[in-house]
Amino acid sequence: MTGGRILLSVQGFNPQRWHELLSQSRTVVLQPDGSRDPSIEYAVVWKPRPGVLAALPNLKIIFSIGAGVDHIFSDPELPDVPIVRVVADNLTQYMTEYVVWRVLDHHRQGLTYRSQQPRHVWHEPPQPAADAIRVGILGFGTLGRAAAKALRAVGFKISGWGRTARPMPGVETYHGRDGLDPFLHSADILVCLLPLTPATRGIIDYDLLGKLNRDNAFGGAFLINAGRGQLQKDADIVRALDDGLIKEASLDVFETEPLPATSPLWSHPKVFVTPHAAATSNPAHLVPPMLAQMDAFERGDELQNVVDREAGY
Ligand code: NDP
Ligand code: OXD
Repeated sequence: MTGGRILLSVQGFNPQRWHELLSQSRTVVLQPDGSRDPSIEYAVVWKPRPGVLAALPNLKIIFSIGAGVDHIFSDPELPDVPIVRVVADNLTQYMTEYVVWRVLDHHRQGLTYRSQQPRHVWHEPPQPAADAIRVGILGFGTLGRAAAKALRAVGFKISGWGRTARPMPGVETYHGRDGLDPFLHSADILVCLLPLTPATRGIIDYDLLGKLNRDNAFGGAFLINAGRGQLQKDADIVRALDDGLIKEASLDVFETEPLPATSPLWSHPKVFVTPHAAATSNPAHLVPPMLAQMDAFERGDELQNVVDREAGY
């Protein structure tokens, strides 16, 4: 096999399928065997052990196994080489499904009906139509914009908030700290698809949740977070639910993962928990574009989906 070798460095799941698929084209070294190997030019990583990348003398590109790259930036010895993140239709499709599922379940009061059924309660609560409800998407990038498109097709009003101005037809867009409060005040259902950076850490707190619109047909707001757990303060979400600032929450991500058995979120009647499963990274779809980028890079082509180091995502 020709071309630079790959270090595959993964924590938290079994990388066997990634190994098999990457190995069809290049020699793959599994962490920790690659330490200081000068033939390794690429690293494919999920939560790489700190220092493992800095030890590679000829590392040229780091490929993130996910769309998020906070798991790479948390390495204090991160070498200064380009980081390529996942931008892929397959992953976007998964996230769009998750967001539409959770928005519709809150909107059509799934938690209420699931609590009524065991008690044999035959009661239809008032049900607004989708066009009476505004979904605010915090983080209006690849995943946020795809979710917006699908939710608009269902009929919801949509707002999006990002770091920079990025308009989208039919959507109210806001950006920067000045745009945050007006964005929150009009949102009935808040969907978070932000990356975790120093600027966004802890952004979903009691104060932010208190700014959502409660003057709607539900008499309350809803939170859906599929971005990163450290964007939120778990204890503030519980307090906001118990104080009536928000009615219900769907959480795919948590401050500590796996969610500790002692967390009150597990048994809270107004919380729907999934185990960081909103949009899985499927190697059958993600390995071919990674290998194609390695080939293209060796031909001298420009890399795609490179992370902005200064912005941190
Ligand atoms: P993008 O980089 O395409 O979009 C990020 C969005 O967040 C952009 O709109 C960006 O603004 C905005 N943003 C970043 N920093 C700030 C800030 N300080 N203030 C305001 N807005 C900000 O990322 P993706 O859409 O591809 O992915 C988003 C995140 O989703 C990932 O980083 C990851 O954490 C999470 N994720 C979770 C998964 C799961 O299974 N739970 C699966 C996949 C991803 P701008 O448009 O101006 O750049
Ligand atoms: C991702 C993730 O960032 O799965 O892609 O969390």
